[in-house]
Amino acid sequence: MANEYEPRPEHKFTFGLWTVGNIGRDPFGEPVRQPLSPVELVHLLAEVGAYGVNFHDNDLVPIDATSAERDRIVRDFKRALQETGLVVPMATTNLFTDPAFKDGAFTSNDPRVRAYALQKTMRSMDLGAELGAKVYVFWGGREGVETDAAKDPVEALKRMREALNFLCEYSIEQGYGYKFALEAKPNEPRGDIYLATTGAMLGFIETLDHPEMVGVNPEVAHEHMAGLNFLHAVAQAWERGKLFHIDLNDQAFGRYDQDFRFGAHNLKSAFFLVKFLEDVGYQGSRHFDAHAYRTEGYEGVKDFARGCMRTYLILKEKARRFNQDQEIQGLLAEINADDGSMTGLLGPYSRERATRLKEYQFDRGTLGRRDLRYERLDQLTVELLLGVR
Ligand code: GLT
Ligand code: MN
Ligand code: MN
Repeated sequence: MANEYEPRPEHKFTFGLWTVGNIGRDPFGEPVRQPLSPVELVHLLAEVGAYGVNFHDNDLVPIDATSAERDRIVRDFKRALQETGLVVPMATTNLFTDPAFKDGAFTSNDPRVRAYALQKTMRSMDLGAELGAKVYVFWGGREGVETDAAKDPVEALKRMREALNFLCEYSIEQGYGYKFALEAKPNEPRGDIYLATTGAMLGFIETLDHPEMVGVNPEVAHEHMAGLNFLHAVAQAWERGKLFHIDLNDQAFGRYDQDFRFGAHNLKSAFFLVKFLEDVGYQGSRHFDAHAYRTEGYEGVKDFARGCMRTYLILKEKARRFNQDQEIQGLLAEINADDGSMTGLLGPYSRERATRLKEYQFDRGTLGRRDLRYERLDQLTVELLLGVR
């Protein structure tokens, strides 16, 4: 049993260099951990049993590195990957740290900033491709405003579309085979960020020149910051074949951007999420986009990383039990029972079906009197999660 909760490569657990590499700076306090090099972070991730490592261009190569420095860093990083067996499934661009991006990147009002953002992204895509990344994430952390006096929101969408269309063509022309995954967040670091939710991203994707190349990278914390049900966002993306990547972490509703260890706060929603990913057979990375509490040293960072994966695997086992629990499954069968009486009335539209349906006499009283037993079902779920079932 114990072994069952050990991470293995087939679980596809990945972390960003910026996650285990987070040094604990926050708006009120200085760093609490010494920075580790990318090579050291790869070894740390290997030690805890991760499968892969993802990065922003500047997590790996500093923004002001010379090309000789870049080559040395990439060489050392590749060697660390070889030594550890870790892979790089995803890469992304840092379009938010440098002051040049204080008013956004692709949506900046300054055409020079928009052009620089495209240049930086193309170079970063080259770097990601060189290290084997097949998913390219776009998180527009500063694509927004503090005041709507500053930017035209329609213009911002057009700029965003133009940038993504440009970069899709670049990926195609270079033969990189990237799938783009757009990551929404409602606010922080901007007062408001455009395309604030996964649902908004899904709508926007359909307006691009290559919608087939573009999907989403939903993050638990970001939908929770918006007060939304994360599972529902993930399900909508999945149902349209758009779940290209996922950022797992945790977050209390209504708080600042917490990026807690997966399952640290909303265990029940984490359970239904894991159950969904496992039930539908999601094949992508389980990427943890979170960081250790500011109270921790690097032993605590390892506890954090191990905790993310272990909680995922425990919840996966709970999901298996849920699917095999006779009482739970019995209730679900009852809830979903179909006596066939609506066959011929439900289904795709036809004039005949519509006519029949309009004439049908429903017994509203019977419909309303039906007991659904969701209380029992939920309590059984809670007991299973609490380990008494
Ligand atoms: C940043 C952000 C994350 C994004 C990362 C990718 S960087 O840490 O908070 O949600 O996924 O750019
Ligand atoms: Mn994220
Ligand atoms: Mn986040």
